[in-house]
Amino acid sequence: MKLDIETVKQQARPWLPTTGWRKYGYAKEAPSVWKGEYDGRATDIDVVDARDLDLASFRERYENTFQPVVLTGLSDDWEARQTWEPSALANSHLGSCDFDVGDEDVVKMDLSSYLAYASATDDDAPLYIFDAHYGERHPEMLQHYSVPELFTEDYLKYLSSSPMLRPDYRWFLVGCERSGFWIHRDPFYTSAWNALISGTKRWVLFPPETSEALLHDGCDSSHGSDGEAGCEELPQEAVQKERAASHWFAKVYPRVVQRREELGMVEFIQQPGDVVYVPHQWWHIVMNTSLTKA
Ligand SMILES: O=C(O)CCC(=O)C(=O)O
Repeated sequence: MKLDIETVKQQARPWLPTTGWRKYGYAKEAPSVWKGEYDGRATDIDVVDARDLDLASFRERYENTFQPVVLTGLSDDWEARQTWEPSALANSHLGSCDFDVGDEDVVKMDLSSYLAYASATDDDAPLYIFDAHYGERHPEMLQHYSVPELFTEDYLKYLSSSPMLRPDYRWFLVGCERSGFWIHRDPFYTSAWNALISGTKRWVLFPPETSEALLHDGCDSSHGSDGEAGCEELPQEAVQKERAASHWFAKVYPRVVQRREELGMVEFIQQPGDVVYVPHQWWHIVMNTSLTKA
């Protein structure tokens, strides 16, 4: 049964009244507030053409030293670069298929309805298609890209003979401007790669040793921030329940960015075709700054 958008939203965030979705007016902020100062190529992170990087060099320079990197040239010949374009997706058989949206509870929405919502929404923290089971439901999508050789070593696959044991490990993501999730580390000490097919994503990463408390409110008490100007409580509902990237960029980013160098913060905009490698235990937050497919 196809649900209307208000019902989907209600199911996705039952605690949020209809008016609460636009409470902070983020959609009215100047685009620069969301896109940040880096609107071009990355400056804080290596950007490497993967065609010039063999597996041994990747391991030596990034995997073994736990350094994040942006890799280019890996997805140029993927079918997804054409077939996952918004109009192509909406017009394909996938347009009428349901994908997972929502935060804690799994709520589904058909792709065409999501794309229509995405093009018009002024929600502060829009819904985000974040689907871990597309490969089982739509195996043809797995043919639209290939796992780069640099990432073929995957220890989780040894659990695959028992599907109940293997945690989620691949996701199809479609998100509009301001969608994204709160700062986190990936589970089970996994490292991750994220291939952007279209649109742009804003990334901020912090090294594993960074204080979790600081990253969650920007006011690490160990740095004597109690009573520090600008360190008032963050809106609890937004932070604790929605856990949306837009709240982090609005409320926490302005605080932590002042300590960018001391913290070893890495910030950049991921461009279409870029593959980001996130070594295990690195904190990261990603917000879509336009309609993205990944
Ligand atoms: O929204 C994204 O593109 C990144 C999601 C993410 O951080 C994750 O899956 O761990």
